[in-house]
Amino acid sequence: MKKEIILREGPSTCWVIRGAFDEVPLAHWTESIPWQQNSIRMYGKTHPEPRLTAWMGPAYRYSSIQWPAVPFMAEMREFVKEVEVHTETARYFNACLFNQYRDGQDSMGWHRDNEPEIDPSCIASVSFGASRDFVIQHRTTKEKWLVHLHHGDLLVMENLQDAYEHALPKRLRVGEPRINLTLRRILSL
Ligand SMILES: O=C(O)CCC(=O)C(=O)O
Repeated sequence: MKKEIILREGPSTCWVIRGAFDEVPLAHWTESIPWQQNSIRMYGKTHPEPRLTAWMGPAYRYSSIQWPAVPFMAEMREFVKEVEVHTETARYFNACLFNQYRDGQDSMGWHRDNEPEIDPSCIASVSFGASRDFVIQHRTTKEKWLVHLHHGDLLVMENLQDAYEHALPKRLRVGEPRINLTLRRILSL
């Protein structure tokens, strides 16, 4: 399958394989994942996150959310192995953040996934369901890269966290749900 390079600058690379997992239906994840609505604290106020989430992997805390350790179920291990064939990182990923954007009102703001526990050398993200725009921005020059992500696409970020941030903006015309699985390697510090 062909790698489409989105960005390559110094140690940072972002690439996509279109339709790598397009045989997996969205409903598979809607039904098999224990989705929850978390709240985040910002500027002293608590807000519901604009998406549903779930976690598998070692215990992990970000912002005001504490995820308990949940091992990969057998089927998930098979999926992760298939991703690792594309990323050429055998036995690398040990955690997955699941994001469900119920429609175009749901979103994820600018962030870097630069928590010290996250290995920055490779983060893999697989999309299911509605097509959505994914945006990368250089933190100082503000140059932007827009990637249209479709059902089954695999997007990989390698060493992107220092110089770039990324987001999934609202798209009010989108009426259908999208699920994203973001695979990471969590280091025990
Ligand atoms: O939904 C997406 O494609 C973005 C997910 C993301 O940025 C993250 O989980 O850190």
